[in-house]
Amino acid sequence: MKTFDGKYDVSRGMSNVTRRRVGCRICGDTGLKTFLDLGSTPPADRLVSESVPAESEPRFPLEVAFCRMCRLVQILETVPPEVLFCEEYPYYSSFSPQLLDHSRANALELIEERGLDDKSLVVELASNDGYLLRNYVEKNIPVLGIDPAEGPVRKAEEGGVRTLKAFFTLELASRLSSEGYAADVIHANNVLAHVADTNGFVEGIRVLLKDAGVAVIEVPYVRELIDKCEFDTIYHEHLCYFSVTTLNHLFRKHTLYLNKILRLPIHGGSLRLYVNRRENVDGSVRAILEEEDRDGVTAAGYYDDFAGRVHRLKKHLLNLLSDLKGQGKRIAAYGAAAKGGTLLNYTGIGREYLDYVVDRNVHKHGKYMPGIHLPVSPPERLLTDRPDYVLILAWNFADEIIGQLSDYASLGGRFIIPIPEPRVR
Ligand code: DWN
Repeated sequence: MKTFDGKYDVSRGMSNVTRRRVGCRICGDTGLKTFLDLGSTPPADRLVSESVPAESEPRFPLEVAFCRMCRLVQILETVPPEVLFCEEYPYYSSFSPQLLDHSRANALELIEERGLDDKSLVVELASNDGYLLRNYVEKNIPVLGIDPAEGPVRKAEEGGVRTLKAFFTLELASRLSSEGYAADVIHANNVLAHVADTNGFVEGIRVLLKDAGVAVIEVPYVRELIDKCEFDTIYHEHLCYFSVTTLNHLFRKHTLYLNKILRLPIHGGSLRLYVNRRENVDGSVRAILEEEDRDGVTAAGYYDDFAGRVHRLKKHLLNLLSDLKGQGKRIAAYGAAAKGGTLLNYTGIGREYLDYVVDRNVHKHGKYMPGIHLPVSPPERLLTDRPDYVLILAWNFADEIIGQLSDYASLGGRFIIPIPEPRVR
């Protein structure tokens, strides 16, 4: 079934083949219903140098649709992964202390529960800078990280985490399996939504997983996105936005079973999925499936008013910032996050409102956020420059960030948190 009508977007000699889907990414059905259009935006994690004129940056449509058959929420444009997860990919998991704690707790729990030892194998798909696998290495449990981004992979290797610089695919899974690799645990955190070949990726998990193994997969939960208006978590890296209903269908399609689920607060509200080759579904899965059915999460109508709510949030935030600027206030931002790229480029909030953005990730310093070209500085700048307000773009870590900025707050600094409703703290 033809599901692509490939088109070419050539920007200043860089040919970025983008493909606009006409069929669902999981089931291929062509009855996709668009419910949100965020316009054409630059890749959210593609920080630029000052010399790159904004008009020369590649921009791609960001339209979100619902599949009437498998209920998958998805974006219609597929930007080539090598454009998104390029050698300059700036996201390093280890710059988020809360994420490190979250991941460590998960690893230690699995080591205990599953009696992992030096005969076991733990594989992580999208292992980034070794932020999670390092917890297994410390316990002498064999690991294999798989990630395509050059910088984070180098960091992982430096930290003693054996990593394959590659995109995880069914082909790679088959090759590893033929070489004798079989995983007791497969981690796949914040990656299932990122892959263009969703079916191949899931099939690859089944191929690489031992019969009694478990795949522990974390994904943002589409219900949190809609209920809390987290529209800025929509960007080209995130191709899919999952409900449990869709996930259950997806895994069963590949003879895997979603047996247990935890709802987590991380990243604005995520799901931790426990998936096995053998069926043993527990109450946590049945409860969420029933809840989604009862509350209409699996029906198109659930998404009908979302665009209106996003537009109202945009106006509320612009009015808030305009009022503060009208009072002569100076405003900076915190978190050169991918979600910040969507928020600022969709709302048009740029240098007329914000002076700069700060971030702990040293790989982002000296660069500029895509599209709106805000310079990225170390957080210390807030203490020397003392803006009146800080707009927290990484709102999913707001408490942690505000806790770190107590000195800035003690000098009278205040915070603006944009999601789920713009408010001053
Ligand atoms: O899916 C993805 C999510 C999980 O992470 C990736 N595609 C990209 C990334 O998205 P993001 O950049 O929106 O995620 P974060 O983790 O919310 O970004 C936080 C940003 O804030 C990072 O650049 C690190 C920075 N940060 C900081 O400067 N100080 C974060 C914390 C917690 C801090 O204390």
